[in-house]
Amino acid sequence: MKKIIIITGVTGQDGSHMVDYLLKNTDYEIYGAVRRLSVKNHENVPSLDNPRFKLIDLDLTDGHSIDRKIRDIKPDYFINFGAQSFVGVSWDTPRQTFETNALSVIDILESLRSHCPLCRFYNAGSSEEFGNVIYSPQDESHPLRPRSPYGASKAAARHIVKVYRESYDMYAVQGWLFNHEGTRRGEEFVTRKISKGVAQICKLIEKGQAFPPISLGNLDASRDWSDAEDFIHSVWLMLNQESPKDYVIGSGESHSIREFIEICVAAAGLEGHWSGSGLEEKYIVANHLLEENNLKSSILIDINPKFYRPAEVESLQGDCSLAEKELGWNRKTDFKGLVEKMYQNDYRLLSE
Ligand code: NAP
Ligand code: G4F
Repeated sequence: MKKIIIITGVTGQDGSHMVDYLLKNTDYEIYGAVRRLSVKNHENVPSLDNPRFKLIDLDLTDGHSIDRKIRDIKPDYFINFGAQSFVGVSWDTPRQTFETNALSVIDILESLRSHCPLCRFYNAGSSEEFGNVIYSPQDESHPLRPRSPYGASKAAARHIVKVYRESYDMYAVQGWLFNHEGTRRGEEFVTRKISKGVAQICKLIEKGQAFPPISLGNLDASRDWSDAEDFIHSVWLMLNQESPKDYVIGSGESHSIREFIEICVAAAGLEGHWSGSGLEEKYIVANHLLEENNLKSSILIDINPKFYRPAEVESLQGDCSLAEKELGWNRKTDFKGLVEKMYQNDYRLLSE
């Protein structure tokens, strides 16, 4: 009998990479859970024609739909990547964020307990749970100090996963994954907003056209950024230990948004410099093409306070030494390689 996996969030970044990873590295049957939307958004799911991959309807805010699918399919693994994953919007939709990210986890665990208690469960935890950090880099012992409704929802889910693991002896884990990005990253996240924005500007400069700046919020924040494809392997390793345990997965480095911009601009073959501070801060491009084409616009980045958050996680940096030692996990792509990969992908997409 082939093993069976349910994965939520397959239209998103991590879920879609997980489908690709499991189709390549296992012979399991994979059920990808999607919720009903008026407009189909399956661009990230490239495996729809594979007979080992099927889409099922499951909405994380509907406990009935979760229970029905688990009861009928009886999976060997349940990987929950589905979430309201955007920190910035979680202040606008705190209840929906909590229902999707935390209450649904109770529904999944209850249903697994009733219908297939041996199923191995992974819930997507986040470095946002560490929030207002008290030491760096953050390891598995760092206290949970969330700063957003999103962070609080993931911390609540973590507690419930641990309670079910300890109460019912279930294989249930929740890694602390630090920021991971890539070619399938949603366009509202800062990395993709920059890589796509710079690629668009580069195209306009090449055509001799004026360009609008990319407007951003807090440039002082720094994050531990890695390649999402590297992280998928760590999730699978976490699910296949002798006994369940939660691990921090990160790069051990922290980079500011300014650094991300500088590397991205260099990848585009442009040169620039910072000017001003606070709301007046700007990144100005200097390039012979601008002069040749007599272009007046040269501001690549400006600040719009609407992108500031009510509370900010200023800096995150993960200590993944335990995962390296016990899971044997390592990342392949470094920070510069990630930025260049994202920029090149966006430039290529605009050239098609
Ligand atoms: P993503 O690209 O935003 O994908 C989120 C997925 O969740 C989408 O497929 C979305 O479906 C689905 N979803 C949202 N609400 C749903 C609902 N009510 N029912 C069913 N599905 C629903 O996020 P990601 O970057 O891949 O992240 C995957 C998971 O890891 C999330 O739980 C996120 O919070 C967590 N995480 C991410 C990072 C990171 O840096 N990427 C770091 C730590 C933790 P639609 O297409 O229908 O919206
Ligand atoms: O790209 P972001 O929106 O990602 P954030 O908030 O770090 O959350 C991501 O990583 C978490 C793991 O730590 C995940 F759990 C979560 O699901 C998500 O994948 O923002 C990164 C930083 C923030 O400090 C934000 O204030 O960039 C800053 N920023 C500045 N200007 C901006 C912008 N963020 C966005 N999205 N858009 C801006 O214009």
